[in-house]
Amino acid sequence: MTQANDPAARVAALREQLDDASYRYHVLDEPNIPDAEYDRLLRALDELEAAHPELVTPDSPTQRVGALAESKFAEVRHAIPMLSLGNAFDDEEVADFVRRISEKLGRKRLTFSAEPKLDGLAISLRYEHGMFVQGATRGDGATGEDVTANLRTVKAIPLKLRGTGWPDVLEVRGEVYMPRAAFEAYNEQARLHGGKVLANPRNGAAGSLRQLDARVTAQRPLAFFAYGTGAVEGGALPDSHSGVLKQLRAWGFPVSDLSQLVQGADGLLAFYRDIGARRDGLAFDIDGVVYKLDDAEGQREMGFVSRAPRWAIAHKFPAQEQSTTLRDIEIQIGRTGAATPVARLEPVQVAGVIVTNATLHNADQIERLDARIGDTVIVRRAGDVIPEVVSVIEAQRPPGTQPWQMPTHCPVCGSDIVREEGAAAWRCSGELSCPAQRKEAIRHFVSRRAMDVDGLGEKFIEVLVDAGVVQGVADLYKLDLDLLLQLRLVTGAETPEGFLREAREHLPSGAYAKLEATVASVRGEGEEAPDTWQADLLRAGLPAFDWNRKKIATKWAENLIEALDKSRQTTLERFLFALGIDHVGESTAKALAAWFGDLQLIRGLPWPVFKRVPDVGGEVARSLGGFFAQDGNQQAIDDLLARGVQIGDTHVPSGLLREGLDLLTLLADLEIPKLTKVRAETLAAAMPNADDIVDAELETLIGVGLPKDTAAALVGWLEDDAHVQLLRRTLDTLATLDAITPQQAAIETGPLTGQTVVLTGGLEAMSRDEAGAKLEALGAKVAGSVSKKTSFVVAGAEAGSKLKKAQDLGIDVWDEAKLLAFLDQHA
Ligand code: 5U1
Repeated sequence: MTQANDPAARVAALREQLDDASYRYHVLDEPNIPDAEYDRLLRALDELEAAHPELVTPDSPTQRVGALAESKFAEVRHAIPMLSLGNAFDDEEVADFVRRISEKLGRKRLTFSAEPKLDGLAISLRYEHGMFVQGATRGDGATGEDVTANLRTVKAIPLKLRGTGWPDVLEVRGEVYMPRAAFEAYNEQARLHGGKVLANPRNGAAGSLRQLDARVTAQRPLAFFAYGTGAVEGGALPDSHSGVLKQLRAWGFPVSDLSQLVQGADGLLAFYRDIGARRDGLAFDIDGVVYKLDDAEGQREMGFVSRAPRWAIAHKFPAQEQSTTLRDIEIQIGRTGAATPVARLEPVQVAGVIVTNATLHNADQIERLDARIGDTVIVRRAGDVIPEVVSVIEAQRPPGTQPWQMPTHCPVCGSDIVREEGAAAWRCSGELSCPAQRKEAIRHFVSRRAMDVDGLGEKFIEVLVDAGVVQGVADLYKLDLDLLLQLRLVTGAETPEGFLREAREHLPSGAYAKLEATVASVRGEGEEAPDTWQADLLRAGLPAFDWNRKKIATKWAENLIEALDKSRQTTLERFLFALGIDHVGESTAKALAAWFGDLQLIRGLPWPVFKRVPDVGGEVARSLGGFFAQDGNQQAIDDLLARGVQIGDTHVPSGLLREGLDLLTLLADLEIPKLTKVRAETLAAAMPNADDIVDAELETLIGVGLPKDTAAALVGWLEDDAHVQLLRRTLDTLATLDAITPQQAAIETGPLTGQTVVLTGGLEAMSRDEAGAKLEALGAKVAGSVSKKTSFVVAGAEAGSKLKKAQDLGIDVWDEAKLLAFLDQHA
């Protein structure tokens, strides 16, 4: 029998392929097949097993879906207790730890395994004859809870061991955790849909494992790192901790690649500082590092004290959560009018930084937390994420507090604050009449990754908007040198006049009169102010007046005019990003530019057409359509173009765009109620032009094969004139695109298509961003970290860990000269 008609052989082959893919993904961090292919194989296996239930085994990858547990978890007594760790909080305590071991073992040279200490949930996994049979939480160390069904859903935990030579019984210990990005994504969805928000990744991991319904756990993004073993029977393990970790990895367990062997206290402290410096950039939360004497012999000799080993210790980092008082809740108005509540806090140090403000995300979140002014709250600052208020200590609530309510009016412009139906965000309805929104829009427009206007800072944007000189982004290109200088001078202390204005606020009237007289006497006399005047200033707590200020201000204004002028020459991608359209970040702007290639085309498109661009969904498409549908926005674009903004890289749309665009897809993209893709197909086949559809009677639609409810929904939808217009405009796009010659856009091929490049260190000839953009233009994908998937690394001056990792992995490294030569060759 061939494999194709032998279900058992096919099942075995699929499982091997899936297990291998999973091992490469979770353990080696070098995926060999795309996620979609993994899902396809898993579905194929699932179907085969459904047809042949006798072939289902507990270790099959299909058995990770989760099942309903009893009403509570059974107790598990750990064969060998799960130990806890003593803590060291400073260098001295680390030195003491090393000294104690050195003295007891009578050894000067000590090798330690130094590892990150993950902030998750400790668990023990039991394998019998290579099969996962039981998983338990730590509990009190002696007895935990049986969470086997939940752990089976964690894809990083092998259901059966790889390789050979495992002991008959092997207990593996480690930490289940929730990666930061997954935690953020989970919470974002929860906030959007009014679900329960997780306070931090640790609670997320712990809460997920304690679900009685393992199908819920299966939906949670959990991961796992092994860091040790418990019971071992019928076999032996290597006689060093590092050897054990290596062996566990070979048997299919993810082990942190941050772990290292180091010598003595100096080695431990260097590791601590290195990991501490990288902490914010890690993919997961850690609360410290763990040091373990590496040799098993030494470990045995050191033994235990109470429930902690004498041969290991945790060296803690400053906590990422602290409690403080919520002084106030203020509303910040963002670029698109979103009213975000911000917590003003009693200053508190969190993970080494003084935090005074933290986000409260949105009004729903405040309601969920029931956060009130005066409350003691827990603030969390982890990774690069902005600090947030994660919980309230209700027990410490002072008397007389009131539940918080979203203000009814914008604190900046007084317009109503409104809530879109079904959305979590409240918005100031003032749009660009609201100075806060205008300022944010301008700040975004001039930012480095948008129009890149150097020298226009937040403060001066305030001045420009408050003075009424700049109403919208296009007004920036009306500014001239005199106006800029004047504004700068009257708002700062760069002239004697400005200086006097400032002084008037600070000095008693007598002193001010004297100062005014002095200023009058020195005006026009030269560079230096008289000593007496400088002394008056210092006494008044003002900086000495510098007659060079005017010169400096003039230079600044000249530079700003030059920067504005330079920014007029831009790219479509930057321009689209700079417009500040809701949900349109850099990568969407880039994709839009690559697919459509032309601003005039883009600004006239109805929203469903934007959905043709990969990764652009309904929400983003509607946002784009909504933006271009507003006259004010179209006017702003016209003004920008009229004031000399030029988009240099216009090209015809990608051939792929026209290829994927037909009546059927456009009809389906319109999101007409009940009109699924299959039904759209029926409709498109019967009525190939918009007029037929618009004029069709209910009976006609039913006659062409639409189900009655779909036909009725379509007729209802078409009763709205706006929908009819949208349908017509959407279908007209086909003709518009046909009129433009399609071509394969740059995104499709290039000399570096399919290659992943990492840039590290400083380059001389250009910034890393510029180099990245040039490589991307040649088809490369530019990544932030080095892995086996990296094609080559460009290393500039003082390249650090990325270069080292590339060298360790044997990845090709280019210096700047090689990069420049390559770019030159492909210019
Ligand atoms: N990385 C790591 N975390 N952690 C926690 N290793 C490690 N080891 C532990 C614990 C509680 O205990 C063993 C030293 C017994």
